[in-house]
Amino acid sequence: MTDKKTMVVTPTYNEKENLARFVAALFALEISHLQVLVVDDNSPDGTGQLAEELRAQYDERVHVLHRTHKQGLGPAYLAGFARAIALGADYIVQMDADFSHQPHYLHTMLELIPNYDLVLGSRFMKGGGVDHTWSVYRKLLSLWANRIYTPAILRLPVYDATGGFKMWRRETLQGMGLQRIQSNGYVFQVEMTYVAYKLGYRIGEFPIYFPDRQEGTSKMSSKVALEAAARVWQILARHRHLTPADRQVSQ
Ligand SMILES: Nc1nc2c(ncn2[C@@H]2O[C@H](COP(=O)(O)OP(=O)(O)OP(=O)(O)O)[C@@H](O)[C@H]2O)c(=O)[nH]1
Ligand SMILES: [Mg+2]
Repeated sequence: MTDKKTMVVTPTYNEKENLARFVAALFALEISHLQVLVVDDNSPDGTGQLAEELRAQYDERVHVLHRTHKQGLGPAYLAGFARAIALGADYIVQMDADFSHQPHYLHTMLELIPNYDLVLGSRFMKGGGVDHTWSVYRKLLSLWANRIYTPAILRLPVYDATGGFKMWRRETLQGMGLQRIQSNGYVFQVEMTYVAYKLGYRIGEFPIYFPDRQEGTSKMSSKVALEAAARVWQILARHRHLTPADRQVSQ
């Protein structure tokens, strides 16, 4: 049992089909001091309204941050992290609402976090995997991008460079200096992990199985993948000189 407060930050854009079940699945884990922060970008399907209903249903355990328009995953997470810290969270989890990040892995993350500054769920390490329906081509492309291309350019020793299922210690996010982070989309995940690594934070990885989203359609395309690949160079240029001395000292 931990007395640490864990906050799951989940950005949503049109996740009405998933959100209620997602929140219920989190609380069914019976993790003590677990809370959820939904960051909704004014979803046209009414996800923000649903989040308010969940807040009423679960009292203090669900928080909602409403933003006026869709600004992408990166800015939504950054706003969510700031709010989670303000709400006093010790451990902050980055998690999609579409069930690709399976709730039960929170137990593993909580076991690992005392020994690390960031815990990362990895699809491409031994024991992990992606949805069995992925074509060989998509699997190979993803494996290449995450295990070969990105780590080679950045010299980043992780198994899943674009992985987005993470548990952060509050102190890590504070020391990162989040104003440094500028990317969106897949590259946002790379930039966060890279900055954490360059600043000398300890990254613990564990294998996850990553099924496709339960409801709704995927937005992954070759264009998105290519753009992400090009942007890795920007991240290198922006952060290659960082060292642990560049950690931000919080007031
Ligand atoms: N607040 C906010 N949330 C977003 C935005 N874009 C995506 N999300 C949410 O971020 C999470 C991950 O987005 P997804 O659309 O699942 O992206 P993905 O996992 O890369 O792609 P697929 O699941 O294959 O479609 C989901 O919970 C989305 O609802 C956005 O612009 N703003
Ligand atoms: Mg998804």
